[in-house]
Amino acid sequence: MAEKGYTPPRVWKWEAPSGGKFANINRPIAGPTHEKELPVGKHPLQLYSLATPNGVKVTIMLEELLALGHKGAEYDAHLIRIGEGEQFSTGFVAVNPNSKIPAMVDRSVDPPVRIFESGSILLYLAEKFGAFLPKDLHGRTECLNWLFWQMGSAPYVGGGFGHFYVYAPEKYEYPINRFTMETKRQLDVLDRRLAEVAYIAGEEYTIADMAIWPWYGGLVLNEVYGAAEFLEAHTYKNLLRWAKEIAERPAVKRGRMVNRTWGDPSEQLHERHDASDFETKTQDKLNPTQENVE
Ligand SMILES: N[C@@H](CCC(=O)N[C@@H](CS)C(=O)NCC(=O)O)C(=O)O
Repeated sequence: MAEKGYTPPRVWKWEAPSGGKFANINRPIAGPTHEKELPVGKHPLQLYSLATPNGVKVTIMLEELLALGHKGAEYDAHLIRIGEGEQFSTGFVAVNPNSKIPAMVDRSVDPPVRIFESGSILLYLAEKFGAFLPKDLHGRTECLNWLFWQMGSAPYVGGGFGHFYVYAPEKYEYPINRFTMETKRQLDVLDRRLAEVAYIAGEEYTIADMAIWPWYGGLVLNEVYGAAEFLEAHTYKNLLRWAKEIAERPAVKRGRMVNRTWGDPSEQLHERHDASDFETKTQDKLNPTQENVE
């Protein structure tokens, strides 16, 4: 944050990185930094991602679709290491001009379709397979209400709260207060909603749950930012009930492992090209001597 008395210049200039995690990949311009094509696997759906909360939304959806028996949802998940700037390759920018994971290509249609923004990917898959999106007017609209709520709200959690609570070079009181207030307000919105219904959009598990769980379930289960105590997560009882129930779904357990490069090696599946990879290609199997490393 600015020191006391800081006056912004008339025109902002891009100078040295400001410090803090991810400072090296932040730029005020878009577009590619280097030439490189994306790999293409054998399945209809090609996912380019990393297991951050935004990435996990999509791998959960794909695993849920496969669990329902939708064979057309078979996918290759290619790892994009955002800390190393792989989202700025020419290949990635052609799929997502916004250079953010997750990004997907559906090669089962001619010409192939690109899909970016996690909410757009969830909606695309829900419509393509006719699953996890209610068909009646009221149910569908409520599901989309919450899907879009997530897309608009989570940046205050990720770019606001998480950035200043964890990643900024120093702890600054003003932005931490500002974004903690908003994050707690959002947690309360969800907690009140989940006092009334089993799942976010009603009595059915939908893409709204898949979009919201990785961020807000992650916060109250202490898996995102290690901030559960700070945020008094235990007070959001209905949200915790829902978060724990979803965490137990087998497809959610699998989806969380895909493109994950940190944590327990047995839960890291860097790339997923076949359903059997969960049994044979996690890091503990590929690299038995490796410790927990990024
Ligand atoms: N609104 C986007 C957000 C995606 C996003 O912020 N992705 C982050 C990782 S969680 C990213 O790729 N960051 C790389 C960068 O900013 O260069 C979505 O939901 O898909």
